[in-house]
Order: sequence, then C-alpha cells, then structure tokens
Amino acid sequence: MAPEAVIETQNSEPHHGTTLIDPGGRDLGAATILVVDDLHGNRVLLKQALEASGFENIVMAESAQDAFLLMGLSGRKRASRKIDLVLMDITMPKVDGIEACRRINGSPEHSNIPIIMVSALNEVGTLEDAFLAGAVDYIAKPINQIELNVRVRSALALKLAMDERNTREIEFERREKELLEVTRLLEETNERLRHLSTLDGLTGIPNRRRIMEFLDQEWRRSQRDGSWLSILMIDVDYFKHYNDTLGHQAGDDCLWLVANCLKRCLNRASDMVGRYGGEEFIAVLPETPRDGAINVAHEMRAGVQALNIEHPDSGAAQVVTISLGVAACQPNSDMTSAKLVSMADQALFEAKRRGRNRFTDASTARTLENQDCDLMGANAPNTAPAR
Ligand code: GH3
Ligand code: MG
Ligand code: MG
Repeated sequence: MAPEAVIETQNSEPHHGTTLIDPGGRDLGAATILVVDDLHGNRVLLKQALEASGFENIVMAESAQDAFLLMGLSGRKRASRKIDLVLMDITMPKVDGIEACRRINGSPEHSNIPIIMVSALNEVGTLEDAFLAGAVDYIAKPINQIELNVRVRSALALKLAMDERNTREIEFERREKELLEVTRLLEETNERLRHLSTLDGLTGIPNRRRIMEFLDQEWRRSQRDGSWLSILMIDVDYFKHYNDTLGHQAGDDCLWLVANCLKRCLNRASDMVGRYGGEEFIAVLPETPRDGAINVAHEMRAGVQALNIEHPDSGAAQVVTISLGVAACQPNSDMTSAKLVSMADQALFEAKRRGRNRFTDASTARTLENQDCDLMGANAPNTAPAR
C-alpha cells in the first residue's frame, strides 16, 4: 500500500481565495478534480492542498470502482459528476491505478479526461506502464505544493482548451447542418416558385412565356433530329359575347374548364398546351406529324363541345366551342418557329372565317384558298389518323 502523501508547503503560500484564470481566460479553479486514493489521509491531504491552490471542486473516491461509478463508467448510465481531471494513486487494492487509468482512457466518452498519477518514489518503475495506459503526467509523493499546482494547472488548461475546441467544432457542425437544411429548403422553395412562375394564374396550365420557351426548345430538337413538330392555335368562339351575357367571373370559370379540357386531350407526356393570351391557347406536339396533330385537334374540338357549357349568345352552337388552326412541319433552313406559329394562326383565322367550331390544317387552308372546297372541321371523320 502506498505511503501517506505528505504535503511539502514550506516553499509555498496557500492560495486561499485566489482565482485561477488561465491565459485563455478559462477559470481553472471552477474545474472538478477527482482524487482517487484508497487512503483516507492521502485523500484529505490532497484535497486540502488543491483547495489551498484555489481549486474549488474536489471530489474523492476511495477505490477505482468508486471512481468508475462517479464517472459513469460502471453500469450506471450517467456520470454523477462531470470530471475535468483525475489525480490517481497507483497502488490500490483490487483495481490498481494503472488498470483504472486504462479503463478510463479506453472509454471514448472519458478518454479526454487527463489523468495525473500520484506515485511514491518506490513506484517510479511503474510509471511507464501508467503512461502507456494513458496517464498524462505524474506527481511524486511526498507532494510539493508548487509542483502539484503547476501540473494540475497545465493539465486542466489543456483539457479546458480542448473542451472549448470540441464544443466549437460541435457547434460548427450543427450550424453547418442547419445551413445545409436551410439551403435545401431554399432550393425547394425556389424550385416551387420557378414552377409557379411558369404557370398561368387563372387556368393553371403553362403560361405564354413557358409554352413559347418550350416551343423554341422543341423546335431546336426537331432541327437536330429532323423530326416532325406540330402546333395547334386554339381560340374560344364568341367569347366576348359569353362574357357580356354571363359576366367576367363566369368567363374566367369557363376558361379554366376549357384549358383543363385541352390539357386532358394531350396523350403524350411530351405534349404541352399553354395559355397564349386572353381566350387563346397554343399546343405544342413534339415528334408529331400532321395527321397526329389533326387527331388531337379533333379531340380538343369535340372535347370542349362535350363540356356542354351553355353559351346563350354564340353564333356557332348552343354551348361553348373552340376553333383551331393546325400547322406541322419538319424544320428546315427556310422555316422558323415564328413562321409555324403564324401558319397555325392563319389556319385558325380560316377556321373562324369558315364558321367556327372547327379546325383547319395550315397546308389544307392554303390549298383551299385556291380550290374553294370544304374544310376539315366539325364534320371531319371521327376516325382521324392515329399519331
Ligand atoms: P371569336 O369567335 O372571333 O374568337 O370572337 P371572340 O368574342 O371570342 O373574340 P374577341 O377577340 O372579340 O374577344 C375575346 C374576349 O375574350 C374579350 C374578353 O372579354 C375575353 N377575355 C380575354 N381574356 C379573358 C379573361 O382572362 N377572362 C375573361 N373572363 N374573359 C377574357
Ligand atoms: Mg375568341
Ligand atoms: Mg381571340
């Protein structure tokens, strides 16, 4: 068993009432120091010496097991005290100081707690084992007050500085995570806003900017692939009369119904219909030849009529109807997307001129100008060519 520690105080004055602030501004005196020694007299002497040096929180354990319990290393889930430094006697019954040091140092939650071995002169040979077990320093018995003070202070200063750094790192990681989450939310919101900014507020279908952007993009793709591209210009018949007789709100509701009916008539995910302005819509049908576009125009015309929205003042039918102009092409150097739109517009004009509630194909319209024969339209066969 280790001899009782004798405190040599002749060279030092007790530090009663002094504060122990390190150069980093940390209050070392407020740290909690655990004294582990099986001899009551040694524990008391060390406690008094530490208190004389200005350390205020001294906890004592009479065995390694006792220390483990205090630190939360022994079955109990939580430590009863947060320990900043351990002063560990080497020779103790059952579990000695070196084994205790190994256990504390081997626990990830406790390995940051510095351990200073308190050794009698005849134990110096075992110090190497103590350092291997994780001890950071040692103090020889009989204990010198100044040496005790200096070693405890430097171990504590290092420990508290490391604690601070760890806290900063944890805080940094937390903020980084928070920042990532905020960035993700912002991106999500931006994406939602981007999506909303492409939609028409009244009808919920793509707005003019979006549909024209889509046309440009698909135009370039067709140029590259040499594939067909069709568009439909769509206009509600006698819509001014509808508004004038039923009111603007009814007009708005009607536009919503028509727009969503047009949308339902698109069979392919790659097709898009958008609001061109007022009661006009435009559908862009990528990789779709004329026959396919005519088929869609047919479905749209029939679909809107089948909505059966009463129109008290239409010159075309008892219900709301639409007229459509179809234009299709395989882009070449003579063509532009603006020309295609203009062709569809002319075909639409022709459909209006010929009586409304019908569609006209741009190529047919031109031919018909010359030949003056019936247009395809409301009376077109139901079995339009499949796309
Ligand atoms: P046509 O058969 O030749 O197409 O005749 P129309 O009356 O439909 O065409 P016109 O261009 O003379 O009138 C279009 C009307 O569409 C004018 C306006 O009252 C109505 N309109 C345009 N935009 C909206 C809208 O957002 N809401 C409502 N309620 N009405 C609209
Ligand atoms: Mg109209
Ligand atoms: Mg119009």
